[in-house]
Amino acid sequence: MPFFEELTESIIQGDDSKVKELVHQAMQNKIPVKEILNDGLIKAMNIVGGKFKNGELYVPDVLWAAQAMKAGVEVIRPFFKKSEVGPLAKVVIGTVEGDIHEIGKNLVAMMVEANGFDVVDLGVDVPPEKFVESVKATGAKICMMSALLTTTMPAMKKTIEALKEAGLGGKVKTMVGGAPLTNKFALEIGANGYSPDASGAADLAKKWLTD
Ligand code: B1M
Repeated sequence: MPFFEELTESIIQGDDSKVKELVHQAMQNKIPVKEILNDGLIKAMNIVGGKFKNGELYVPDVLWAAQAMKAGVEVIRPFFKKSEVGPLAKVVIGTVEGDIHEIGKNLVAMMVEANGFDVVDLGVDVPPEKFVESVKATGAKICMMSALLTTTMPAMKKTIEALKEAGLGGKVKTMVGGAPLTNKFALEIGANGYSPDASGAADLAKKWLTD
């Protein structure tokens, strides 16, 4: 079976050890890590999403698949080396309240960290007041929010408003992202920025520091 097909199949099966083995193998065969991530792991999760939508897979299957993908990401994580210049600024990141999807958020955190930022990851299902508390406590220059559900997108607006109410509006820039979002939505809720993917999020964060 060709490599990417086998990797996809192993993710669908939720076979952590096979996924790890295949990713190690791909690296030995000098397949670039970005290719393993984008054309392998992320593509496989999108296929899982399609099957879930069609009713071919159920929540527990998706959970196993997510675990298997995480296992693959852990293998390539060290290869997204930390920048030599060190910490550019603090960044607070989390998946918003009501939402427990973490893979995309983790990838964004990994890329941003690899680009020299000091990342404070608040995890998933993060209420607005926790974002506010953390931005205050760390003096973060950027607050990043992820949402994968249309029903949790309004929590981003609530968080941005809470930051403004706490007097942090001019001090911290807000960035939002996640599959159901658009740039238009980001503008509507008053976010400072939006990125469709993890590397774009890191690029935008770096651009903000030099603006
Ligand atoms: Co859920 N789920 N899920 N799920 N799940 C989706 C999102 C869904 C699209 C599936 C579908 O119907 N096709 C659908 C949402 C529909 C909608 O609202 N639009 C859905 C649903 C309905 C649900 C439940 C309600 C199901 C249920 O219980 N009946 C439930 C909700 C739970 C909750 O959050 N309260 C649920 C649960 C779960 C699991 C727990 C089983 C599991 C998550 C496990 C985990 O994360 N540990 C899960 C998964 C895995 C998915 C799919 C299959 C994959 C998501 C993923 O990890 N993608 C997903 C279908 C899909 O996306 N095709 C689906 C891979 C990841 C790399 O992509 O997260 O998009 P993504 O991140 C990208 C970009 O979006 C961007 O960068 C990343 C990489 O470049 N990005 C940012 C993300 N955050 C960013 C922030 C930024 C910038 C860019 O700046 C700050």
